[in-house]
Amino acid sequence: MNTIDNEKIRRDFPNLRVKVRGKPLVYFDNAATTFKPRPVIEAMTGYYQEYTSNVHRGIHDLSEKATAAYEGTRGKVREFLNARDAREIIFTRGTTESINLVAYSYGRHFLTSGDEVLISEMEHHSNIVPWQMLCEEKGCVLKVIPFNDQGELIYSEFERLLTAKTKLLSIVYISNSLGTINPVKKMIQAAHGSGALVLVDAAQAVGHRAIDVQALDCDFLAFSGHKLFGPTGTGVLYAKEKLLEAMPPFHGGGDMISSVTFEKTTYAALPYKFEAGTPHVAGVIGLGAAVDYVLSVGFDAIEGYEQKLLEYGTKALTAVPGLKLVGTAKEKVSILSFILPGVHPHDIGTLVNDEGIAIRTGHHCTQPVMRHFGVPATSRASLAFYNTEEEIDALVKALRKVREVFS
Ligand code: C6P
Repeated sequence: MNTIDNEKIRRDFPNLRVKVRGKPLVYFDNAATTFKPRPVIEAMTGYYQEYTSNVHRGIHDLSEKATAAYEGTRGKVREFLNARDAREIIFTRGTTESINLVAYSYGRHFLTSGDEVLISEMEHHSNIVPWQMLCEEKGCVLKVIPFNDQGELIYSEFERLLTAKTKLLSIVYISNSLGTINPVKKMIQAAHGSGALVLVDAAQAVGHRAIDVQALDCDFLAFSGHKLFGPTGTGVLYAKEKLLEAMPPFHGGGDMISSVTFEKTTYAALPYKFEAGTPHVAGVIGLGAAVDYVLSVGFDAIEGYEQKLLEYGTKALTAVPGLKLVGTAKEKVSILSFILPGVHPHDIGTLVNDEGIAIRTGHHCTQPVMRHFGVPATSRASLAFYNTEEEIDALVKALRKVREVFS
C-alpha cells in the first residue's frame, strides 16, 4: 500500500503556508472546499498566460490547444470514474448544477404525478430542494429514508420506502455533516431491482474514495471539482449514455446545437448537448490537473492516512470535557462534527479562528440533520490528507481554551 509523505505533500499546497492572526494556519474546512496543489494553479495560469481562447469554436492554434486540454480533462475524468465513454461526462458548475440538470431534464421529462422520489434525511440541501421543486411542479411525492442517532441510514426503512412507485433514488455517498459512508452499491442494486434509477451525490466522496461508476452501476453521479483539490465553478455529471440520449437539453444556447433555424433547432451530440455557452475552460483544465494530482497520491494512501487521522481526531476530541460528536457511524470519513453544550458553535468557530484554525460552524446546508439531533448548528472539522495529528492537537488545545472562557 502507498503511504503519504505528508511533508512533501504539504509543500505542494501554497495555501497551507499562510498565517492567520499571526499563527500557522490549520485548515480543517476541507468539506467546504479543498486547497489546490501547485499543478492545478499552474495549469490554470498556463491557460490564462499562454493560450487563452474559447473551445470548440476556433481553428487557430490557441483554440485548438485549449480544446485539446479541455477535452483532455474529459478523458481523464472518464478514466477517473471508470465511465464507459467520455460522452457520459458532462461538465457543470458543480454538484448542485449536476443534480439540478437531472431534476430539470430527466425529472421534468420522465416523471409524472404520483411517482416517488426517494432521498435520505442526511442529504445536503442541493439534493433536497431540486426534488421538492420537481415534486411540486409534477405532483410527485418525496419520500425520506431516516437515519439513527449514530448517523447511519436505517436500511430496513429504505427497503420499506422503496416501492414500485419509486422512480428515482437520489442518495448522498458520504454525508458532509456526519461523515457517514452510505452503502450505495447495495442500495443501487436494490433500487434497480425495484425498477428505480439512482443518482449518487458524490460531492464528499470524490476526494476520499476511488469511484467506479460501472462497478456501482449508478445511473447518475454528481461531484464538484473544488472538493477534489480542483477549481471552484467546475463539476461533473456522469450519466449512462442511453439516459443522456433520451434526455432533453437543460440549457439552450451556443455550442449545444447542431443547426438552428427559426423553425427548428437540432441538438449537438453528447456530451455537448448539455454544455451550452462558453464553459469554465481554465477551470476544467485545472480539474484535469487535480485528477492527475490525486491519482499520483493514490486513493489507497489517502484512505489509509485519513482513517488514522480520523481515529486520532475522534479520540482527541472526545477527551475534551463535555464535547459530543455528532455522527459516529461505523463507516465514516475524516469529518468530525461536534457540539460543546453551553457554547454556541459560532463562538467556537470565532475563538478557534483566533488560534489560526479554520473550521466550519452552522447547519452545513443540512438543516434536517440538525433537526434530527435537536441542535441549531454544529462545529465541523473536516480533514484532508495534508492535515496532521499536530494540527488536531492544536484544535484540541484551542477547544480546551474555549471551555475555560465559557466555564
Ligand atoms: N457542501 C460543505 O461545507 P456545490 O456547492 O455544488 O459544490 O456542492 C453542494 C454539495 C452537495 N452535496 C454534498 C454532500 C455537499 O457536501 C455539498 C457541498 C459544502 O459541506 C458546502 S455547503
